[in-house]
Amino acid sequence: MSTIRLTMAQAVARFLTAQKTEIDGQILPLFGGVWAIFGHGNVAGMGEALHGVRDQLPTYRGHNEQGMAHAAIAFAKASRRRRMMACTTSIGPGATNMVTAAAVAHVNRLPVLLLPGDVFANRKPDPVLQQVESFSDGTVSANDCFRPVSRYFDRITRPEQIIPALQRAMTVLTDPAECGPVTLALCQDTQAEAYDYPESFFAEKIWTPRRIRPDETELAEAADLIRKAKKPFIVAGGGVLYSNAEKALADFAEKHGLFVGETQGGKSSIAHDHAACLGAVGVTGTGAANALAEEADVVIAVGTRLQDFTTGSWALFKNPNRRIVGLNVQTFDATKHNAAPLVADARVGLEELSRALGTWKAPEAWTAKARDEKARWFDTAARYTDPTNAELPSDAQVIGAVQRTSQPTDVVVCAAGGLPGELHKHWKALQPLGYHMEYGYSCMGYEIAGGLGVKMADPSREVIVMVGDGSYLMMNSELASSVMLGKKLTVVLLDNRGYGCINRLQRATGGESFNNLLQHTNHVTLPDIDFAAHAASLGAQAIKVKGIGELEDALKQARSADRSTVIVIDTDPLASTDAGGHWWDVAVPEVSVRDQVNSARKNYENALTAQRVGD
Ligand SMILES: Cc1ncc(C[n+]2csc(CCOP(=O)(O)OP(=O)(O)O)c2C)c(N)n1
Ligand SMILES: [Mg+2]
Repeated sequence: MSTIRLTMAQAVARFLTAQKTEIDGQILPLFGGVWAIFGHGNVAGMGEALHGVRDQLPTYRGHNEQGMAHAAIAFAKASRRRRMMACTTSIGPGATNMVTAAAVAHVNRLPVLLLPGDVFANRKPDPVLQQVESFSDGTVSANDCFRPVSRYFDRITRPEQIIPALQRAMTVLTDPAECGPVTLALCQDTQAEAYDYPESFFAEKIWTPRRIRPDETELAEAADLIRKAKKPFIVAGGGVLYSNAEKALADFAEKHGLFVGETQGGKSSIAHDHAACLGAVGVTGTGAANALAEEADVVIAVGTRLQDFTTGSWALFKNPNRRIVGLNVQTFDATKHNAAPLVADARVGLEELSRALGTWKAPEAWTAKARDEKARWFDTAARYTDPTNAELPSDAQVIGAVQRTSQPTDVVVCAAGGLPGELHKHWKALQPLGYHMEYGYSCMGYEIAGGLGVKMADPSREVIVMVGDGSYLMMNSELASSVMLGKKLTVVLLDNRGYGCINRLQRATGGESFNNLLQHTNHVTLPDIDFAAHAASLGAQAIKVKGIGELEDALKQARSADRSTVIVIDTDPLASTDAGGHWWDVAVPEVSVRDQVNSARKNYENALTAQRVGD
């Protein structure tokens, strides 16, 4: 066996360059790059190793570890999980800064390779700078925080351990069912330690996604359920996009006379203008999709985790006899709520299900209802997004302006605040991946960093980041990275002077406006933040606009710019789209001195009666 003597860090770098993927017949590096913020614990080991491979595997310097990991995660999501990135940090705060991002990847089932530095395996200099000392467990370090938010966690204390660890890491990162973040905590002395690695470990490997075919019995049972359905309805999740199953979904819907509601993760899996598309489903759903969901007797759930925003906290699907067919690569999801599981890749599963259903079609009365509901919803929705002269437009009116000036190839990126609900209802996604919403963790601060990752995944598409003032303040530093890297973003910043959506939720649950909008906070001076000046200081083009007309002009200018642009607009914190949507379970206090809370509690208890547990 021929070997090559490398440090553990050099072995990691070399191994990553050998991993490939095939997309549309083209062989590409599986890892699009490595995000790095160096410090104690990675600069000497990983830093030296990454420098050595910089021509095959570019290193990108982030400004915040959470932000750079968000960019990596967004890159993987925008690449349909077919490409990914790694992230390396120092030990201590650099590492724990990345824990929230690990949770984002974990919830959203997205691959990212996290390589935090770790304390000395030999423990000789302990306690080192930034070492968290446990009084009771000598094996614990700050990196143990990654365990619950990693699909696979390992700590490398010997150079040869990296061989099975990286092989296992690749299995997890590329497996459609297991997919999620992998954390390999790299002890800093081990990074620098040399070992005679077998050459074969660095052989080029092309990863192609595994397409799991359905089990025959499950397929027959699922087809049987659907054939008997009078009111079938499809819920499409992110799994449709990860499986490249958009065509299979559209063909399935057309052939069998079915209609589709989309989750946040699944939006753009069927074109907005496709006859079978009813738009968003769930708490932030369209009136049309929700009308069908409420009556449906068989819900065909494709590639969805069925989170509470999709199921209306399990109160949306009201038909007493309804069953769910769970078409999912992951058994965990396929069997939720007593679903008839169809464990399979979305594309293959839909194709085989279609074959099993033969010429079966949904009853005409049901499809006619779907068409009526759809027409009614789009009339209603237009009223919310039409142009306005209002001094303080609503989020929906801003969305209308962005939509009117956009192209079908554009990607809109968002994560938290009031915008996700409004975008889910109103955004008209015409092409796959044109809607990039991180709504598994809905992590404030994902937006700009995520937008950067989306742009890196496909520089040919214009990326429009929509972000609230709260999220912008929480994390904006990767805006500077976007300028530095020449990865242009258009950021639309909606300044409603506070946490608008949480203020609305607080009011809806009987609370007083408190600690959300800046005006309702403890303060000596009410902040008047000049976001345009802030963005300009980071190197972006920045402009503050008044009203929808100026916004549309600025958006057109931003399109032709070659640098990131931030457009700031003041918006109304109280307005939101009251049409469509569904109840969401937010626990209201059982006793309170406030009459408003007591009355909200009564409504809450009433709503809970529609919630179905388990069935
Ligand atoms: C990291 C993080 N902290 C807290 C929350 C809870 N949260 C969700 S939305 C929101 C307010 C967002 O404010 P902003 O970005 O201004 O959007 P707006 O609600 O005003 O539309 C908060 C605090 C979260 N989702 N993520
Ligand atoms: Mg706000």
